[in-house]
Amino acid sequence: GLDDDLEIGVATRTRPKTKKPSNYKVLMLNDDYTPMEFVVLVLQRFFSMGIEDATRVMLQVHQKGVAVCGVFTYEVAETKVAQVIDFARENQHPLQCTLEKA
Ligand code: TYC
Repeated sequence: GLDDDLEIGVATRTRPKTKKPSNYKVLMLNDDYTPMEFVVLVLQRFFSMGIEDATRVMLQVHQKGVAVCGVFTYEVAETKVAQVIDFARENQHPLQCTLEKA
């Protein structure tokens, strides 16, 4: 109104709306060509797994087609996916992984 310059905003939101970042699963995919030991190495190198967990996850992918490597924020998950695919390509393996909202 005519008194716009005199209006005083009243802060009513005492708890500002914030959003927790969504989590994303990184999924490793099976193929017929990538050596099992290379997949174990990838899981150790990029997902900080010990040899036992890495071997278990690799075998799950081999037997079921897919397994979860870990759950991360979107930015970390997309970085992991890119690192795995780049490393596989550098070593001439067709290994693929992807991300999916948790
Ligand atoms: N299926 C592959 C083989 O028999 C092994 C493999 C496991 C490949 C897991 C990819 O994500 C994978 N050599």
